[in-house]
Amino acid sequence: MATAEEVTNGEVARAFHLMADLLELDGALRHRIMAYRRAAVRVAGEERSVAQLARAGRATDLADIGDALAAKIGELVETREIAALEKLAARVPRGLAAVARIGGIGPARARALWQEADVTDIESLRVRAESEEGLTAVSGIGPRTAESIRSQLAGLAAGQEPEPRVSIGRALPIAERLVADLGALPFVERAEIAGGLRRGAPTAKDADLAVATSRPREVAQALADHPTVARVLSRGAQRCVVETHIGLPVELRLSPPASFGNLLQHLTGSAAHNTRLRERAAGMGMSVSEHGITAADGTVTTHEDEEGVYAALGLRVIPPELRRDTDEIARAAGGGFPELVSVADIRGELHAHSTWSDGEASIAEMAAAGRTAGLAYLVITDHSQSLGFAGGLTPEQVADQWSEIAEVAASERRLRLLRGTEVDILSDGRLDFSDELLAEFDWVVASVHSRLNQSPERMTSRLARAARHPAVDVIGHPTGRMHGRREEAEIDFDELFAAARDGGTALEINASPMRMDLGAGRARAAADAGVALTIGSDAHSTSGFALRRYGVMVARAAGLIPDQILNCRPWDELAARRAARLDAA
Ligand code: DGT
Ligand code: ZN
Repeated sequence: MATAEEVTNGEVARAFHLMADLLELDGALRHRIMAYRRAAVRVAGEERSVAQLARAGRATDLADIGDALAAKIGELVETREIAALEKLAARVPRGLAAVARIGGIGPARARALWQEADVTDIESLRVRAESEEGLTAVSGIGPRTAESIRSQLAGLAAGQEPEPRVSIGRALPIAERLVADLGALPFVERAEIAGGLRRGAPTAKDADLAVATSRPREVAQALADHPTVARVLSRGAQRCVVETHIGLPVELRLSPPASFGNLLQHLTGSAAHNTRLRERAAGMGMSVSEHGITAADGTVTTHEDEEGVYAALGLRVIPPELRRDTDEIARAAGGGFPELVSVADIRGELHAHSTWSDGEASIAEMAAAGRTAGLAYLVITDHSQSLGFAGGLTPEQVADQWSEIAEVAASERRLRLLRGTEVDILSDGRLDFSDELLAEFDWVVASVHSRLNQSPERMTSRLARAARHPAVDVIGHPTGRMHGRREEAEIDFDELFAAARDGGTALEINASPMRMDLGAGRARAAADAGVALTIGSDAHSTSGFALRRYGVMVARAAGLIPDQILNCRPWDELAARRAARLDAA
């Protein structure tokens, strides 16, 4: 019999994941580690109670669970412990598993941190990182890794641990393909992406999909049979969880069309937004769930659309990107929201590369693709001379490139092709071309690509100096953040914003999904400080213009309207802005 305190599938999965982590830190063989990992994923996705299966002696019914693992589940269910795990944990500190999951650490460096610096968990890592010895005295940890670890720790609340995540650039296309294919089924009324992907979050733990249908089992079957899907983790009448070949879990939730709005609203989140919404509902004597809204007298109302859900709570519908529990519910109760920027508002591209530096397409090919993408203007911004590894251009090559741009421009009637550069910001804030040359470009993006591990003071003055340069129109990917690889540089943002505002220089929202830099919070703060923003696709190929949408998601999450984004304006306005700044200098 199940009791209230029965071990949950999540607890079993966590125990198995921990077992795998500790085995890895202990240097165990890979196949043993993987057996626990597979079992953990299987258990987490199971709809039935694994504990009850184990009590019935049927845990081995589950794929990936053999006799040895079934015995361990039985132990956990009966005694709340797994002897092998306790034995292992007596040797390897449990908290070290979370340390190993921090970007740039991994099992080998986690072991070194433990053996050389007595780090046993996130909190002792934090203490060590802030101590005088720091992290660089530990084998394999240089100043840059140390800095990255420190800033990742700064992003973790006390007690919080990091988990594996997939870039939106990889996850969203798969989710889109799935909703397109499921949405095309004859018995599916609606199929939508929900969760963090719908909110434009840069990374995802999973893809959440909501489908309206009266035939849920057939939809689940179609998902299970889909070519992107590697295996089914669980399947029921309202929910089907699968894992795709790239390792991204997909959680499909199913509802009748009448309550699709309730499901979509719930599954879009964020969790914090939902909690806030439920508090509001409680204050009105109602309760909200994915199945409907229950009034004080117990009657349940369902809603086909999200508009209905929010309206029932006296709110205007909230753009998904804003559902982060900042001030969106108060705003939805008041005047509502302006029309946020969309991809269609973007008139021109201010950041793109060609084969002259590290792009994959010629200027003519990029121009043709830009025209097809609906751009009115396109600035070619190849790298500058000191960026050898990215094929940076010398001043002589720039002159040659201008000839080619003039040639292609002459044959382009609908697209205005312009001469730009992504000039490197050198380590002291000087630029990689002379002031004279810089003044001759139509548009100048200035970016940092090297020496990203400078002190916050140096990095701030370096960026601020570039932002004050009269020939610089925009600072590219200002913080240097790359998801899963590099945290944002520690910059004094108030100082950078002041320099950009005073210099009449914009800050870029770089749309590359690996960057999405500035992020939403910083972009909002920049706009509030009176700084103009651009959305740069940073296209390195003809398909790269499509990345604009990720930049648009950031801008929407920042609550920005087209007026606040420079490349939503006609080119002549941008040219006039540049000319005025150069004249004043
Ligand atoms: P992720 O998966 O980390 O990229 O982020 P989400 O937001 O997609 O989170 P996920 O997949 O765990 O959950 C999907 C949605 O389900 C979430 O956006 C809102 C809803 N949800 C999850 N946990 C809670 C919760 O504790 N309370 C409420 N009210 N809703 C939740
Ligand atoms: Zn999710």
